[in-house]
Amino acid sequence: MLQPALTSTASYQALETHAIEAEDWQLRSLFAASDTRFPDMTVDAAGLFLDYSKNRIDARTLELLTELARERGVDTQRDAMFAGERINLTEQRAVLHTALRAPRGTALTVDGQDVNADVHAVLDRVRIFSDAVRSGTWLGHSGKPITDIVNIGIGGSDLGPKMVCLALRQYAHPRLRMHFVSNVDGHDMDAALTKVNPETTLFIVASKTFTTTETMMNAQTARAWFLQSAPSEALAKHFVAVSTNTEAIKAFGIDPANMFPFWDWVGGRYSVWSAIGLSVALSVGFGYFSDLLAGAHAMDVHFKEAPLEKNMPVLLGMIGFWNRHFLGCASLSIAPYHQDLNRFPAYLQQLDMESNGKRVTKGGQPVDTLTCPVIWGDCGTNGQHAYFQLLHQGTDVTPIDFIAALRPAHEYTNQHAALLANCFAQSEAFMRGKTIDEVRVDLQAQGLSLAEIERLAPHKTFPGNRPSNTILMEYLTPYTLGALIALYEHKTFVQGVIWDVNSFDQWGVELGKVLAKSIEAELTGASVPERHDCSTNGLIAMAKAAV
Ligand code: G6Q
Repeated sequence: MLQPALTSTASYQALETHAIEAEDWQLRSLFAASDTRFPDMTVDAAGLFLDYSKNRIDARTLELLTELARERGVDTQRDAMFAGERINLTEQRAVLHTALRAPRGTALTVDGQDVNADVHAVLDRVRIFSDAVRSGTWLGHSGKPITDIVNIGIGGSDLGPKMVCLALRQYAHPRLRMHFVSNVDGHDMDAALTKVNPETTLFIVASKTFTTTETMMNAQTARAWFLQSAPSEALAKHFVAVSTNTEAIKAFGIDPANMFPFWDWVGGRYSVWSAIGLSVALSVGFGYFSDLLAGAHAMDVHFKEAPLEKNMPVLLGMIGFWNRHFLGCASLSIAPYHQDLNRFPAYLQQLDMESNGKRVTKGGQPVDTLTCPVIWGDCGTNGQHAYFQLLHQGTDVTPIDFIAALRPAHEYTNQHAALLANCFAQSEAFMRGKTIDEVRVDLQAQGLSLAEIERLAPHKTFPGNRPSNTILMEYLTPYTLGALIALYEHKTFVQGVIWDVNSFDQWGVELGKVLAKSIEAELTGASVPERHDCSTNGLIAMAKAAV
């Protein structure tokens, strides 16, 4: 259904008027005006707790944002996604990552195909295979158990499994070391191969299309390296594939019996729940992999059933939209105060920016507002000693999502208290800031002269009034991690619906996949490049001269 331009809708215009009133709001004053802001602006779901009170919003803002979400059809489009309608319009595909984590027996038929039965048939194979490798009954060609697993994939076939394996390292099998090779840069593969023994290594070639240059080159390199010390019959014990492309797998020389399939209705960046998560199941075991799916499913149920006003992904999406449009925030910083989530910002970067980094609507018209902000970040407290300076005192206002677990999975409780103290202190500091008068009082107390106080005070003043969300969980477990990822998936969906962009295609990535091919031919072939600009020609000539 064609949507009217966002700025022409009644609910957007009401928000615009409201935003003018809200322009001078100070978070300090909003907190001073209400003792119930915390209970009023927090919500629980699927083992996660979201505090969104430190945003420059009030009850009316949320009411208007909810009207906008309703007018744009967040609820109806959500239902269409869950039902398997082809909401990815440019590729004519259903979008069913939610079906990958639906319990066995959930009814869902697409084009006459029982999706739930297909999903669970593959999950059963993932369980059997991962159990065999973990228990040591799956042996390498010389009779030794597997000790190293190398996942070869890129983008959606790398970021999710890698992030989850790192996040769940506490649950990992003690014998299995996980390696992830994604870059076409041979240094990436080289670094992995120097650490592993071909007799005890399992390679997973993870590629939805099985045509992605980086993955194909890396897979060929790994295969050639392996065959230097093993006969070709040994490949079946050491190479498995995860893909939708059976023919290409056969052509590569992988036995289809060693192929774990998935489907075109799973987008790359939404695929960690599918057989693309094979490395996760191998590392943490199928039981914990199932818990990851269960946590995501719990968030799906919440997203489907909770009223928009109390719906965690909807709130996160709407507030992000408010910050982007009415506060002009060009980026969102993700700050996990949990070292095991150190790849989570990079994962979200792809999820959000590849999904909503779009400039035309589903109907092909230019969007009439700003879309996805830049997503970036790093773990706390590390970020505090690096770029937080800009977040506190720079000229841009950058909202921050703080993410933390209340309880650690280690025994150093004093360190955990310090970690949480930093997390909460930062969100308080971003909210309150420090006025010049407060700075003067501090400096006076330190006994500084009036002249010295006036010289230093502007430098030590913090504007504050900078928005943040805080997401807490009891522990970081497979279940809460699953819920956390699904939370951001659905947040991304909500924003895509409000902007009316197709969050499920990625033509920018597709372009990248073909662009390099012609220059690669020029670099490796004899022809002199002439059809580029003089800069590109010059660079190509330098690379050729260096060969
Ligand atoms: C994700 C994107 C992209 C994709 C990679 C790998 O949504 O489509 O990141 O996952 O380009 O693609 P293959 O899995 O097909 O190799």
